[in-house]
Amino acid sequence: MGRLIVVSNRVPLPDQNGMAPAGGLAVALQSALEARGGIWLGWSGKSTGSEDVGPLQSLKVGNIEYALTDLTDLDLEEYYQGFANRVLWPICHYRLDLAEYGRREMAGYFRVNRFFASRLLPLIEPDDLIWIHDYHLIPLASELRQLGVTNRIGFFLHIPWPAPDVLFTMPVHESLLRNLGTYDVVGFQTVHDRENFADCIARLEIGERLSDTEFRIGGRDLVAESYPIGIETDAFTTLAERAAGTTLAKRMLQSLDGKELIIGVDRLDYSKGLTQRIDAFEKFLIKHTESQRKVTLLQITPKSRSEVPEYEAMQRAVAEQAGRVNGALGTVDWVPIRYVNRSLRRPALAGLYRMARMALVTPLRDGMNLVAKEFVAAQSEEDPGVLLLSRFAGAAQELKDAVLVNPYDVEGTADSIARALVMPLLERQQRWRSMISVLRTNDVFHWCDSFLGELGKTKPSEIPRARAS
Ligand code: ADQ
Repeated sequence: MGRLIVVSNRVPLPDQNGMAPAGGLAVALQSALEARGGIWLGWSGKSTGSEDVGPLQSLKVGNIEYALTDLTDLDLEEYYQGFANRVLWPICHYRLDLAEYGRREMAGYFRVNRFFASRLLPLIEPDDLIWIHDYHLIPLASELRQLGVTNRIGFFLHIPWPAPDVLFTMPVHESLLRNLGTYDVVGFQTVHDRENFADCIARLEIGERLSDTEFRIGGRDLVAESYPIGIETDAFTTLAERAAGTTLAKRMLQSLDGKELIIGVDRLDYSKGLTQRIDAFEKFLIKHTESQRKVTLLQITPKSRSEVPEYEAMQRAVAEQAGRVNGALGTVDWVPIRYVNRSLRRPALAGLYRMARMALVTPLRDGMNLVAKEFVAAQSEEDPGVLLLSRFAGAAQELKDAVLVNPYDVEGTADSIARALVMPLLERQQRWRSMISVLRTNDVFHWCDSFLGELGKTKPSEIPRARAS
């Protein structure tokens, strides 16, 4: 068995005791890397300003070598903030209005991918499997092929793949699709994403579909399949059970003072539907006055990507909106929405999920959404809370027994909140049992094994292919 090389924009480094940082993805990939031995390469999180980037920084922990590279300010401006986060992210989340395409950013994106390829090249051995993650690095396989790499290379996209009419608004769409064609396995979160990919290939006539999951693009065969990412289900359940008696749990119970807790946990991002969610909660309170003073929405939202102007504006908008609802409906002893811009440690998060009567997971578009899965894993069998889940989250394709909502339909979502609050115990238990059994089977280790299993079955490339772009 060859080694495994993982490449992602950011690398989750282990703590001083060699433990993987919190989060299922890091744990699963680190356990796969530990088992096979391997390398995890990515950006260090640091910029050299306008200075040239120095050699790779390397850290060996057990069987895993972490290889980190700095980037320059210009690289970050063009590749990361520019093309990845202001073109690919909005387009893949169907926000054409927010996409700001520029040739300079696009050129920077391809340049940094070429740079990553040059850093990786000296580390690759003949039998290594290479697994590249996410939208920052789509052209990396093509750049590696160009340098003569014939190893098996897989790619997993964590965010949605859009429908052709959406993707085709981006000037370099054909080049990106051809770049995907230089991988051996391309993994999507859902069958829906895979079908969007297939439709793009068919519409552009740049490849053939050989079967549901096999394609031929630019004379090369590849597998494109859905591998829905999971969480560490059992470990998360244990965390939630243990959290019950902690100080934080006691303080939270005390501050709720008998009110029901509804929880929302999202990175601050326009894809997460926070504005529509707060609108729906407000409509619910106005229509169901009997619920006023009986429920509290705790919205936990750490800031992200503050350097991108849309995110900065959204931070203000959401805080103002929550403040307006609290001002209009709150009383001296009841705050309808508690809005917290913080990251919590996982045990605290797990405990809050377990305490909540309901979770509102209502993104306008989401590759998967792990919060939905964590909430279900944290519930007790005797008295499980209800998951309200957007139909436009990848997770909705697996968690069919959640209460599915259309987040654009604010009144419909408000009605679903009302129904969920009075859902009988028996129905809550039936829905929960069906969801937890899916999550126990498809956990993050299953996801990792399925992807690597498929990649391991493919044949290494025989000859390096021409650059796809
Ligand atoms: P994200 O868009 O970041 O991930 P998500 O899947 O919900 O979205 O993962 C967020 C993670 O961050 C969860 O594990 C959650 O617990 C944690 N988190 C969020 N808020 C937190 C807080 N306040 N404190 C502590 N932890 C918090 C991208 C895609 C998703 C896809 C994942 C994985 O956008 O669609 O599910 O990658 O593939």
